[in-house]
Amino acid sequence: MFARIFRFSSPLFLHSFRNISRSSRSSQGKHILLSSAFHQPSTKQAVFFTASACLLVSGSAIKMKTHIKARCAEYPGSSVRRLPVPDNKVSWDVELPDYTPVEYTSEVVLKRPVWADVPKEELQSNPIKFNGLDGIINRRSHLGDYRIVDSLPRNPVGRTGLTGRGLLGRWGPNHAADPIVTKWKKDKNGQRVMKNGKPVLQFIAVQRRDNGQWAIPGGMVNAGEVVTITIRREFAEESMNSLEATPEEKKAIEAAVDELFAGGVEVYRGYVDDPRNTDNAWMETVAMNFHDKDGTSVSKFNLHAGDDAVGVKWIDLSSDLELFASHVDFLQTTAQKHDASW
Ligand code: RP5
Repeated sequence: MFARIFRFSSPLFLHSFRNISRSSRSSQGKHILLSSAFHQPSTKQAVFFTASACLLVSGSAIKMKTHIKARCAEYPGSSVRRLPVPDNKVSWDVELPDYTPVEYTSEVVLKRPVWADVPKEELQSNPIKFNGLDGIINRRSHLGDYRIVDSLPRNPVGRTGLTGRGLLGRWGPNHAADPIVTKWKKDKNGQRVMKNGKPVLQFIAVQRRDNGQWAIPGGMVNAGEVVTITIRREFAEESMNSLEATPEEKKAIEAAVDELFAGGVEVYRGYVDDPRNTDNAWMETVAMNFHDKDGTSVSKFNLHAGDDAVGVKWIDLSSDLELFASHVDFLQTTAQKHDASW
């Protein structure tokens, strides 16, 4: 989702990114390319899910010893209710002989778009190579090998009260990337704003169209892509729709983004406590921090929400944050790395 936060309009700028995109789409076509391995229906296909227990837990960091949002009562975009799983029954190591989770895979996934795997019934005839590279699709988990039980991958964190894939296209891990773009918060005199003796860090957040929650502007990783390319691809994809930047602005923004993104630092790699997770399909991500240390890079440009976001703004990093999925965790790590206020 990172690309959707800046709006460009320069024909030159658009042209250069169109060329990038054209080279990528030569064999598959844009929509196939963008959807092929990863694009979930949540934003691109406008599956709107309403605010519910799935949305926000407390602002404090959620440790990935367990998952909370992945056990939300009502599955996003549906009226399907998960079987409640108490905290002490999440682990697969705990016996739960009468565990009868609800099975749900959304209609959009069952229609077998290019980004989705075959349905359960076809897994025998079209076997998937789990825990490895399956053609160009990365089926490996950042957490190591996951178990296959009755031909289906098992969520490595534990029970969710729901089997099937829900809104997720892939059986097993569904890989995403999250760009955390930060800057120091400054007062009107250009001095860093302090809180509890530490400087305050801000990050670019987007408000998701699908559920209205604020989030890191992440996106799904394409088959065969490395994470940094995913982030740039998202950027290019969104900027193609822009109609506002002048050629001068375009050049400046392009250079700033190139420079900033070259210096990314990984802050998290692993499972995401995403409300779309199921017992058989789950989100994983690599979150990278791009820090605009003196505010002279992307920070100087105006932000405009694009197609997949209905809002965009700089938000202070703080333990009070309430964000989509487990994004607060990644930001806490980011704050620690910068010795910033939290
Ligand atoms: C989260 O879902 C990831 O951390 C990432 O931010 C996001 C990717 O899904 P979409 O934004 O494409 O729906 O689990």
